[in-house]
Amino acid sequence: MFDSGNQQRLLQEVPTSSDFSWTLAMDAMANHSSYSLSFSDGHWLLEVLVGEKNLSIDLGPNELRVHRDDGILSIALPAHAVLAVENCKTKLKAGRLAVKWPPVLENFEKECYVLKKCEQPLIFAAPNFVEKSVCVNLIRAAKMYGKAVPQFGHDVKYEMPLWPELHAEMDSDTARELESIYRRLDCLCGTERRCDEQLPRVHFQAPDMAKSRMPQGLHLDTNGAPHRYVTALIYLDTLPASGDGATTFPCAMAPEPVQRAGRELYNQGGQHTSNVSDPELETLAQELLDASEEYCGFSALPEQGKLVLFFTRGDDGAVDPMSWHGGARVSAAGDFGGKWMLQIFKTLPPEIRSQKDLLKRFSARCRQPPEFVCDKVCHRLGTDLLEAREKVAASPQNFEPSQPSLPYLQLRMRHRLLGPESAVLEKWSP
Ligand SMILES: O=C(O)CCC(=O)C(=O)O
Repeated sequence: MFDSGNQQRLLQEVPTSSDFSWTLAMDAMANHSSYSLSFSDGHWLLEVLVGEKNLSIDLGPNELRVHRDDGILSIALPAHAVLAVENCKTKLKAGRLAVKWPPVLENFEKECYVLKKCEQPLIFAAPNFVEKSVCVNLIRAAKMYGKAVPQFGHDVKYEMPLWPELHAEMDSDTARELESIYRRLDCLCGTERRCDEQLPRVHFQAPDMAKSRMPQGLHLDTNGAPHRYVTALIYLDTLPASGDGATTFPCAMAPEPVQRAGRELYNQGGQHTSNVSDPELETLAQELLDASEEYCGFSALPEQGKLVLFFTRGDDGAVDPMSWHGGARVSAAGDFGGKWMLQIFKTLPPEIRSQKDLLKRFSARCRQPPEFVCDKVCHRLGTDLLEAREKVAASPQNFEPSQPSLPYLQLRMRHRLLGPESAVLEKWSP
């Protein structure tokens, strides 16, 4: 519906005021109610189809209200997208309202850099996303509270609760830590957890003497789970340099023949290199495995607390055939006997799956993670480690004082991460 490329051309400038109750009057016409919230070019952008009737707008840090003759459209903003009322621009044209503001990055105790590592597949890494002591506690909690699902050899996957604070036995500190990790990932990935999603799991992989580097093969994350769009891996322990155990993406930034093998294997129905029968597909699968053997592409080494976030779908919403990946052989153990990793797979909301346009918009939006503060952690974006180190060095040691909160008139404080792709649309209230 909204073409962000044409945004500047489509929308004319209208005045913005820091006064909560400023009003904007316009001509009347259409009657739709729909909005979307996205993050691009370092700004939040809230786009609302307001129609062309007389209207006025109230802006507050957590909510925007559009008043029309026939009712009020009230849009609650998620807690991590606080509206910078004194610093926002508002534009209106052809019944579309655009409100743009920079992220409010204040009142935090810790900074975390989310670094883009590769464009296709889209991979981010965030060193120290989780504190080391929390990682150690999660290994303990997986053994204590997780449902163990034995795998090949000594490997185990422990299913963890999706809503840890509702878990009857989990101690409250662990539940709070796990909940905070999930919540921060929800913000980064652009969607809240849903009950229909696969349970998060802590994966333990024991050292083995496998000859090949990729003993479990390579796969796309839509293999057997067609609605996944992004995967988060958090390594809970560091393996020694000789241990490998890297999450390996052979097509990432790889020579064209390797990328072609990834593309063709997917186009011909392959989703797992260990599960192809056709000899032609076997050749393509072997090309990907050979590339991984030669350390082609991008490999994320297990480092305690590091997050790796990768997108299985592209801007068009379709499966990205460059996202083939797998876990490399674990050759040596760290302090906890092998490779430990928290895995979270996020899936497309059911209501958008059959609607190509919404799916595309959803995917494109989620692939642009925001900068935000959640649970006192400030998440900033970067493109490489050096840049991030410079930024950390330049950032103030003392935390910035939080801005005084703005007066607010009986506004509901609902926390939502989504735009209209979720089909959760606000209705015009009478
Ligand atoms: O072991 C890894 O690093 C990746 C694991 C993985 O891709 C999976 O379990 O789906």
